Amino acid sequence: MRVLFTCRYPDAVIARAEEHFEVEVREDRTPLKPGQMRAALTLYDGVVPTLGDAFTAEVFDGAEGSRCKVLANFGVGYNHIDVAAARASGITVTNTPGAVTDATADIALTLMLMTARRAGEGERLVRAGKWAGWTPTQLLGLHMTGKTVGIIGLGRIGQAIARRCHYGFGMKVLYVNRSARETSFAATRVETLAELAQAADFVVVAVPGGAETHHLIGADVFAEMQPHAFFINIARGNVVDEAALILALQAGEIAGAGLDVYEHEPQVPEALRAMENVTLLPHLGTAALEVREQMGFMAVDNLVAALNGETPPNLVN
Ligand code: 8YV
Repeated sequence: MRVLFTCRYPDAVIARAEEHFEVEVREDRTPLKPGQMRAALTLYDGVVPTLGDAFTAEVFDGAEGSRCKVLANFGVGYNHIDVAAARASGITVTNTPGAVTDATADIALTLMLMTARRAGEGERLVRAGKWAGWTPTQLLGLHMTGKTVGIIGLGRIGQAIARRCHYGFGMKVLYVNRSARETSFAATRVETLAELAQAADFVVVAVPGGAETHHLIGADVFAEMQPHAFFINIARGNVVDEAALILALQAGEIAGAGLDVYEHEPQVPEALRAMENVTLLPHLGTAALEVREQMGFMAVDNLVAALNGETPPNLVN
């Protein structure tokens, strides 16, 4: 069986895949183009795509009966794959939940602290050789302990963020979610985004990307937030109306933002890059070797099951 990895992964992942398949690794990390995706569906039994490889409905057009039987996505988010169109072509789609949870939650907390405590700004000051020495009123930020976090989406990652906020920082946890979640600590479900935005010192987005959540957060939500509150996104860029976020920041409607994801990655608007009160990370959510290895091993397990005619452990369609 032949399998394509659409970009380079940690060696241990490729070695694991080579125990089962003839493996081809694409060295170019630009996302696959539609023609390359169509070719991959005819040349390989399985493909491991990732962020940016846009398997749209057009790519699957005419793909019924093609050699490829599984797209084993690397990553929990699969909004770049038209899952219904894949299914209609007889192609299974899988993802890598669980493996990403803690690392992504850690990046949310990193962004919360960096933004509220002005760590990026302070680091830039030191690196520029402009730090004139400690004063009691220099770079004062917002104390995070005991504040209120409002989490939009209390799935695995949202819950991991909530746990860190509750146990690590004694924070009050509010959330918006389609259904109520059982948690082992106090977490209050609120009905609307507006209610959450009004009450939170930190609004954190942790919903999956995709058509259902496109621009879920826009000017109306920012308008409800308190002027001292921070907005954090570790989910997908297009869950947020980025232009509205920029306007809210420029107008001082909110105090700052911490972002790991962007609407048009890897483009980050100059307006955001110019603001001191915004922390900008390059989609670091799962960027730790052991995490990327675990994600890769999950993708390989999914490939092996799917290509042996079994139900893969992390089926999404
Ligand atoms: C991945 C992520 O590393 O798992 C996800 O969905 O957002 C990441 O942290 C990246 O998107 C590859 O899928």
